[in-house]
Amino acid sequence: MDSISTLNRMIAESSSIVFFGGAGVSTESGIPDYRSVDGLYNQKFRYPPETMLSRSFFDSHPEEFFDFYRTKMLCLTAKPNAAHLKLAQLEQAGKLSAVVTQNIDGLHQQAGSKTVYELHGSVHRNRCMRCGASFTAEFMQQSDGVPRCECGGIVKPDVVLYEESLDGEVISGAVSAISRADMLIIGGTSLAVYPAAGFVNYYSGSRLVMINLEPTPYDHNADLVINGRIGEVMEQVEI
Ligand code: CNA
Repeated sequence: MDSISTLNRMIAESSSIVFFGGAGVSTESGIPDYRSVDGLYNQKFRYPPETMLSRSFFDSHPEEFFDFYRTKMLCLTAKPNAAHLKLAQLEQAGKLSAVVTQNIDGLHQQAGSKTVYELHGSVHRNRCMRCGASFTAEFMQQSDGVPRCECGGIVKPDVVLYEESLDGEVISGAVSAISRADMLIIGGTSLAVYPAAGFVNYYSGSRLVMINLEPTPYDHNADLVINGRIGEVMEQVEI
């Protein structure tokens, strides 16, 4: 049996699928990931991306942080691709219980997914650090320099920077969904960023599928490994 038929058989046998994904889910929507050859980590910046995306850098060099953030992290014209759309359809069909994502781009919700645990936050939520007022991603995109609220406070995106911790409620929702899943599809992630990558260990079932362009350190745990583009693979899923 070829791997797409095996994937379809596993999906047909499951009723509580969880999808765990990363930046590779959105590359087919035109958003670069971190670790691919043309990803952000292989481009040249004045500081390494890990530095520019850290909380201490945000606090000490806010202008450079927002310059990087606006040009490299905000991509508001991107549209959901076949992977996002198929996952939303699987949820609507009652087959998929949750999407757990490391992405901050909001494309799963744009595709129609309802239960989405955003481990690293979202570019679509932005708050004044002084008065707590909310701002849109479009406001962040259009602002110059350091975005400021009317009260004078800095507006910070609700994305989890290096040195910051993950939201407790999001963690418990994600872990609980993964623990109860009867199938776990992991896709488009290098599984290199912790603690997020460790959450897949809460899955204890026998339908663990890895869909990634290249091998990952977790492949040996998988019941099915598909090396390919996730949009192209998910497009072939039958509901
Ligand atoms: P990563 O470390 O960049 O890994 C991406 C993985 O996806 C790599 O193993 C690629 O081979 C693979 N990949 C790339 N394109 C495809 C494709 N079309 N089909 C299948 N596999 C593909 O990214 P991770 O998500 O693992 O790392 C976690 C970081 C990246 C999180 O903190 C994210 O917030 C962050 N990030 C998010 C976005 C976004 O929101 N779209 C973009 C860039 C980085």
